[in-house]
Amino acid sequence: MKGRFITLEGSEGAGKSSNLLFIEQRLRRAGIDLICTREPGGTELGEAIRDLLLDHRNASMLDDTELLLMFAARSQHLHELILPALARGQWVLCDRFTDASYAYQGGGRGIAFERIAQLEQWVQGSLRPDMTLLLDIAVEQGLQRAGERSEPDRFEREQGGFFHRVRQAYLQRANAEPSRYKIIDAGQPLEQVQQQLDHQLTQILDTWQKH
Ligand code: Z5A
Repeated sequence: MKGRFITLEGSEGAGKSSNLLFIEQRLRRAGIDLICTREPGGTELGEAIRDLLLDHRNASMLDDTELLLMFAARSQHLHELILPALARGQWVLCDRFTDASYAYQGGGRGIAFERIAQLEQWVQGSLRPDMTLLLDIAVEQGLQRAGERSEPDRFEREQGGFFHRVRQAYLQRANAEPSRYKIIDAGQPLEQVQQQLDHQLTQILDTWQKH
């Protein structure tokens, strides 16, 4: 099979970190050679940009600056890591990608989707994820889970309305592209979330193996 590009998305408290290793191990058990990476970040330069983006002391950051930094990190990530891996036939499992820019900078901050689409085209050309797993959770439940963590970063300091808009943008995109997006009910206990993930991954591996 050729290299595939899988992304994991979700709003606050959805449990991405809790499920990433499970997904990685499920794919490796199927004999897949893959790399696991994240956005913003994934490269030395990208991780430095991530620090700028998450640092709560950068409260004066403009929305456009935030969006451009996301795509600056993504450009580096694509050319240094993702595209070479796919070209070698490896799979790439990425914790967040451009759907997060539509959800957070588009839905959350209110930047026009058309403007984000222009950057997407510029930075990625025709590259899009082959599959996106969306961990979906009610905003209040997600915030309650996330609240139990350590000091909040710049995004985690946002108010409920922001996260409602983020979730709506994710769901809107998922509904517009059901063949790429797999929505997982992340409000359930971890074991059941992972059963859903396993089911989706089994299905997609079967489908891809036939093509
Ligand atoms: N961002 C952006 O704005 N634009 C972009 O283009 C990109 C990113 C690429 C950092 O992302 C920020 O970057 C992010 C969006 C922005 N901001 N926010 N918020 P990140 O992905 O690195 O950060 P994160 O969203 O905080 O992800 P995370 O660390 O994976 O958190 P999580 O999804 O909330 O997952 P968790 O830490 O695994 O779970 C939270 C808690 O819930 C934890 O205590 C778990 O033990 C618990 N948990 C998890 N699952 C369950 C279940 N099923 N039952 C009960 N409890 C559970």
